[in-house]
Parts: sequence; C-alpha cells; structure tokens
Amino acid sequence: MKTRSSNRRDFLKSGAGVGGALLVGADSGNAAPNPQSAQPDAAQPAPDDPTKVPGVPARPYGERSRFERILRTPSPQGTSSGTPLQDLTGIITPSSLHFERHHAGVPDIDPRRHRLLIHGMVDRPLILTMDELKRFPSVSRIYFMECSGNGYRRKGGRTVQEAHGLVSCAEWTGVALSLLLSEAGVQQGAGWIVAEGSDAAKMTRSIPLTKAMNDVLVAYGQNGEALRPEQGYPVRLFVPGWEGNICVKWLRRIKVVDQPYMTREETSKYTDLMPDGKARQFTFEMDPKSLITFPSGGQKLPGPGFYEISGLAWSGRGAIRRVEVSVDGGRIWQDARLQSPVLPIAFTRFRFGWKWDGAEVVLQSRCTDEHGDVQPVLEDLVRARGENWGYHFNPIQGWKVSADGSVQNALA
Ligand SMILES: Nc1nc2c(c(=O)[nH]1)N[C@H]1C(S)=C(S)[C@@H](COP(=O)(O)O)O[C@H]1N2
Ligand SMILES: [Mo]
Repeated sequence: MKTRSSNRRDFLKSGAGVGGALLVGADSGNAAPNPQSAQPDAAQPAPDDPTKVPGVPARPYGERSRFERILRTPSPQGTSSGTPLQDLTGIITPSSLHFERHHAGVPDIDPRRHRLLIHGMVDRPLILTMDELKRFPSVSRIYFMECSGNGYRRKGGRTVQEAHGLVSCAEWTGVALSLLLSEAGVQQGAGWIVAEGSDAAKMTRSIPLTKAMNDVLVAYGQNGEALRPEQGYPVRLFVPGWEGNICVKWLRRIKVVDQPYMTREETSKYTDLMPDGKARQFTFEMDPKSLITFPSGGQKLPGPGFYEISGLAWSGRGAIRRVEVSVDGGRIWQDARLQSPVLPIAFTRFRFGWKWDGAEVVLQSRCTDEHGDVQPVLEDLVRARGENWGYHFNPIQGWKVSADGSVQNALA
C-alpha cells in the first residue's frame, strides 16, 4: 500500500494541478507554510528511513506526534483559553483543544464523592451519584458551544484563534434532563430551573422549563471519554445553542422553581446594554456566525495560484442552510460547498475553490441558517445595538490578503 507522502511525491513529480501552492494551502492549512514542502525531493535532506526505525511502543494513553505543535491560547489571567480554529480539520474539536472559560478556576472533583441534587418544585427529590446517573438511558449529540463574549467587539485579535477562539464543537454524551425531571416529577406551577456548579464561582443560571424539557443534556462524556476537568468533570449541563455560560460545569444542583432567580450571571453579567440605556436579559440563543479559517489572520500564502478557502459556520437556532463567500471585498457573493454532515447546532465545514491572482483582496463568508437568519455586517449590528454592546458578536469577518501573501484581520 502506498503511504500518503509517497502519493504526494508522485503527485508533485507528475506536475499535476498547480504545484506547491495547492498542497501548502489544502494539505497543511497551517499558519507558517514551509515553502520547502513543495519540493521534498530537491530541497530537503533525505529523512531517516521510517521503515527501519521503531517509533513509540504501544502505550496506555495516546499522545499526538511530537511534530504537532498547535495549542490553545490561555489568557494572561488564566481564566480562558481559545481553540486554534485555523489549524483544525473537520468539525470536531479535540478535547485537549476545546476552549475553556472559567470564572474562578477548575475544581478537582473525585467522581465517587460527587452528587447531583434535583429538588425544589418536584414530587420526589433526587440525590444521584455518578454511577446512578450513568444507569439512565443516555444519548450522544454533536453540538457547538460558544462563549457569548466570543469575539467581543472591542477585543480585536490578529488570528482567528485570538479573535474568535471561544467556540468549539464536540460530541457530548449524557442523560436527557427531561428524563431526570420526569423521574423527579415536576409540580404544577413550575416554570424554570436553576442550575448550580461546584466551583468557587458557584456559577448559577436560570433556564426556562420549556428548554429544560426539550434538548438539554446532563453530560458526562466528551468525544467518547469522560469530560475533561476544564469542561466540567465529572458532569455539566449542556444547553444546545445557548450562551456558553448557561452550560454550568461541575454541576451539583438543579432546583425546579417558578421564576428566574436573577443571579449575578443574569443581572450584572451577561446582559446587553442597548442604546436607550436599558439592558436586555436572557439573550439565550447564539446567532448564526461563520468564519473563514483558511486563509486567516497571521497566515501567509506562498504565492498566486489555487487555494481552497475553508471555514466553519454555526447557528444556535438550528442547521446551517447556506454559506456564501466573497473574494472581492463583498461585491459578489458565491455559494460555498457545505461538507456533510450538516447537523443542527453544530459546526458546519464549508469549502470554496479560489484562484488568487496576487492582488490585494478581502475574503469574507456569510452564513444563513434554516430559519433564514443571515449573518449581518458590522455596521448593521452597531446601528441596532449601539456603542456599549459587545456580547453576541457575529458580524461578517473579513481577512485582508496583501500582495505579499500575508493575511490580516480586516475588522481590527
Ligand atoms: N460552574 C461553572 N460553569 C461554567 C463556567 C464557570 O465559570 N463555572 N463558565 C461558563 C462559561 S462563561 C462558558 S463560555 C462555558 C465554557 O465551557 P468550556 O470551558 O467547557 O469551554 O462554561 C460555562 N460554565
Ligand atoms: Mo462565556
């Protein structure tokens, strides 16, 4: 059987396609393409014969190749870290690169001692151990999660990771909250739940019962294994399509109540101050958003030629129906190809073939979700929401490609 690299060499030798530029763009999608990778036979010393040298032995827990270097970017305060969206393939974010946001650190929880309490306006209050929780029928779903502060308006950012890294997409496994609430028996007059975490922040949020009974998960699995501590080990709430902060991590308590509790997170934080001086509360859903991840800020194109523009689109309200790309600063928009699967409330990967003539250009993407909601331009967002606002930042993102191939954030 031929290896991937020998196929690649044959492809280059045959002079098929457009040579090195195609491979650097589509194959590595990397921030710093190595121009030598276009001529492996000529310019690089012959590698040691990998068929003669044993690598790592079988090991109990896998690690990536030592040549792979992509990382999250922790904030200076250590309270968040961004996903390197520009370096990922497909739609799943590896758990080790899932963005983090925590208000007061990551607690170290022994799952054998952890309990989940479900109480309040219920007939049969429950105290569940993790083992008991895992005995309930479970479901696995692929969902994105985005911090409502992602891309915060005045933040800027050189790369897609710095500007928009507080969004990821994973497969989440757990028990439907509706099942646990039915088990507890919700009483007449209940209208909300309050979810509380067991971290120092005691993150607490109110959620309408209609959502709680719809698609909310009490999740203990992430990409096929236990949640990572950063993601809420041993158990978190997962509220599909809504602001990340509602997905309470290290979940210890769900209280069924008759009204929202007006916690810190829904009064002083996570409200949207409007131009008339009033603040919007409970702006739950994340709006449709798309990003070109290649080419994007900080990357450099090696020269004119063919490239496959690629990126991600998502909407908190359902599936992505359409992504359009403009390669002329927004005059002409053309449909990008949506890569299957196109799942509701998940990343959708889009692709668009493009021939760069070497002139300065601004690349943009614009998505539309299944309800017809379209990603707006920045000017329209500012007009609607005023100067004070900064959360739920989903304007069309442009990347400027200069004549030397360098790519910059056109919004910064
Ligand atoms: N208990 C608890 N839950 C929490 C938080 C927190 O600080 N404490 N941060 C919230 C915020 S603001 C976001 S955006 C998401 C981030 O989830 P992640 O770190 O798994 O990406 O978790 C939410 N859940
Ligand atoms: Mo967040």
